[in-house]
Amino acid sequence: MKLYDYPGVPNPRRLNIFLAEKGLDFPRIQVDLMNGEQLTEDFRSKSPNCDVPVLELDDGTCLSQTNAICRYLEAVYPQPALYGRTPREIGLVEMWNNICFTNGFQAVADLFRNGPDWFEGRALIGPHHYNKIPELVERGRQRINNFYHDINNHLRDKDYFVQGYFSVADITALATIDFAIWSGTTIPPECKNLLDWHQRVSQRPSIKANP
Ligand SMILES: N[C@@H](CCC(=O)N[C@@H](CS)C(=O)NCC(=O)O)C(=O)O
Repeated sequence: MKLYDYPGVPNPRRLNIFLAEKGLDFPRIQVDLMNGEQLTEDFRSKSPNCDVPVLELDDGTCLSQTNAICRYLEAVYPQPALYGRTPREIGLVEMWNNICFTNGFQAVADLFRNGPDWFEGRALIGPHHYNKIPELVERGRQRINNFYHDINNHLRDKDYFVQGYFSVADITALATIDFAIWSGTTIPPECKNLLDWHQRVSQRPSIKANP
């Protein structure tokens, strides 16, 4: 297997943290996102949504979308389980993974990709070109602030998103929050549960190895 990757950006980072937690490693090919390699015909044949990460299997099958790749790897390498060990945990992990991606990650993407620092015409990832909507910057900021407070409430009396169990939901949340911080937001000082969780999770070797 081989991995189409790009260093330091949030979705490949999610996958690299997941791989480190599983103790897996694959040869990596860097895709030059800054020069549009993701939009070339050659790369599009591997990644229909023109994004990374992509995992190419030994039979040539290509999987894109971080969650799909992680689910595939969980099925092939079940231990340690990162999508839940019991039906209850599986449900809760899926639920929080979705909430973190939808309410957190997509809000940061709106803030970042509609702002002045991103390429005109690339406000959305994918094979089609969309112009920026500057109003989405402020809405993204509001959504991130709400996300910080909502998950701070959820993390009251919890060590991880699912109490007692580190999962892929924590990985998605960590990558989202670090992306939000990198995009110029700050975890509000009153969000003490979230700050504690962020510090705890950031100490994991898998995360230190994938800054
Ligand atoms: N839904 C995809 C999103 C992947 C994604 O956003 N990848 C970014 C890097 S973090 C990318 O490839 N961007 C290409 C671009 O900006 O055109 C997933 O979950 O993997």
